Amino acid sequence: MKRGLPCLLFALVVSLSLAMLLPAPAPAAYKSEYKLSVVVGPKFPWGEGATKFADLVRERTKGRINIKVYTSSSLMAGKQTNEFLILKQGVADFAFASTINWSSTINELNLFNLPFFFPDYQTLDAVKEGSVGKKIAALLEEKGVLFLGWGENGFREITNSKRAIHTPADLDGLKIRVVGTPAFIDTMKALGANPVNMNWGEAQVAFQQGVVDGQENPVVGVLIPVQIWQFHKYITLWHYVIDPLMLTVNQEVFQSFTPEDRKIVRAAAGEATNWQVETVRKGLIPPDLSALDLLKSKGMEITTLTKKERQLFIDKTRGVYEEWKGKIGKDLVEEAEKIIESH
Ligand code: X2X
Repeated sequence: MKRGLPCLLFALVVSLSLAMLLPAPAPAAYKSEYKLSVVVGPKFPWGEGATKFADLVRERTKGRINIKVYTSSSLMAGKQTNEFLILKQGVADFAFASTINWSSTINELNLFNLPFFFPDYQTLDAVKEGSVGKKIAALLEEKGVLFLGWGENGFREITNSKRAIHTPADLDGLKIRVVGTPAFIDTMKALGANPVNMNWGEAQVAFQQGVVDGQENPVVGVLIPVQIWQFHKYITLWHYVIDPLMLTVNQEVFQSFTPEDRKIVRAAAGEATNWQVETVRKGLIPPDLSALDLLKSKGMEITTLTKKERQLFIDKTRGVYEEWKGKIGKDLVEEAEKIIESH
């Protein structure tokens, strides 16, 4: 008994010294793979942005955070409007998501679905980077999801296989595929079109088979990657909606990272989203209109609306705008309206 205590002390000193010599253990809570959800395929700028983020994080954390990108809505069996829920529930750890797809779960994101709301990139950037953007990030955080950076899908333009669209009357009766988000159905109905809601995976098949006459999606973000000219001859540049993308992470997952790794994740998110926004706007801003030239070279007929023609669409959708303003929350919409007016 008398020799017990010194022995115990000796053992303690030896094991403490050994522990100090060993390298710091890998954080115990880290997973071998983190899943990042994306709705579209890997060849879209949206998917490329996600891959860039994953690569930067893997490289800079020396493989401690190994993010795998799951494209084509594969983590939610195609149902794109479920994406927020799968992230919150931990089926996905990260998501690079369109505001459209999350707007049926997070009502305030319908702000970005308001028809003819953002006249240009400057106003969108001002809303995203200003007080409204910060409120949206805080809202996500309250719901268990951390916002890491704004990307972009782009201004959504309408294409179809039947005729050039100059006025709302040209849309009359056209079957237009939209995401299963109520605001889009309301807008299309107000314009006299026949909206059909469909997940993105089915939509691509529907274009091929001519099940729908048209659709709305951004030029560089989606239309060029899917080679829309194979199915639709007509495009109208009406800039009616622009959907930003949000790079996000499940809050608990983020908290499980060391402070050093959290810093790396945030910095990589900033770099990857900046790169992605730049990429998706390329070829759409004068003097570089190479993206539109590509559509022309593939035989598409491009319609650019005059101010007067565009106003007809704005007038027709004013009721939808007012109704959704109430649903979203007057205060938030008015805050964004003020930012837009002052730019
Ligand atoms: O489904 C669409 O149209 C897409 C790919 O643009 C979105 O996910 C919002």
